[in-house]
Amino acid sequence: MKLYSYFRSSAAYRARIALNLKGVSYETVSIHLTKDGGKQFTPEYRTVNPQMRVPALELPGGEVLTQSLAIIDYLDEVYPEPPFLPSDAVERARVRAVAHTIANDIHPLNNVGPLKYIKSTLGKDQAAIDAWYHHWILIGFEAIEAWLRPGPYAFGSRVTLADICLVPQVANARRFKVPLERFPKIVAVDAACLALPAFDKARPENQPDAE
Ligand SMILES: N[C@@H](CCC(=O)N[C@@H](CS)C(=O)NCC(=O)O)C(=O)O
Repeated sequence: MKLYSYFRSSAAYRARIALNLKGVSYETVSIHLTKDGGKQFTPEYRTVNPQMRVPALELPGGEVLTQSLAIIDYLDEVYPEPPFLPSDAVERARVRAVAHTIANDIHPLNNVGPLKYIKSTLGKDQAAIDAWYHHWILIGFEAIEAWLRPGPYAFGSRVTLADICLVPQVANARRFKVPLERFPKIVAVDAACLALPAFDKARPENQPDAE
């Protein structure tokens, strides 16, 4: 398999963790999201993913999957062990709620496109951009902190989709210096996950395209 990825992309980080947890080997194809205006906009990459975003996962048969949560669901369906969701339907909904809070509510507001728009089109300075970035993470993390169960992982003793989404979002928070003191459970879950080789190998700094 080929994973179109960028070391700093938290959506690609989710896919990398999922691939590692399932023990699926893959080759990384780096798509630099800022160099020369963004390599995601090249005609070559547009044929891979018309949405011009990472991640995209190319299967051995040539099919291309996009959207990190769809990629993770695919991996969970095709490689059932270890499962990313609990067996109980209510628990599954709770795990998904954490994942969706990150992937649908926090991340889109802090993505490359909106940040560029705030800077270039609205003419805001870096302080305003940082305040925006912090705001959406803090609001989302308040809820997630309340939803987390006793650890070591987000929903107990097994890693779930919630952890796969949470660790990359914490990495983004740290990169932008969001204060995390108010979120001891999130910080503990992050540390527990990063102690696992599947998470550690997926870290931005451990990618072949890391700068
Ligand atoms: N909802 C998508 C988000 C993908 C996404 O927006 N990826 C970012 C990097 S984290 C990207 O490629 N941004 C490029 C751009 O906005 O131009 C997913 O979960 O895969």
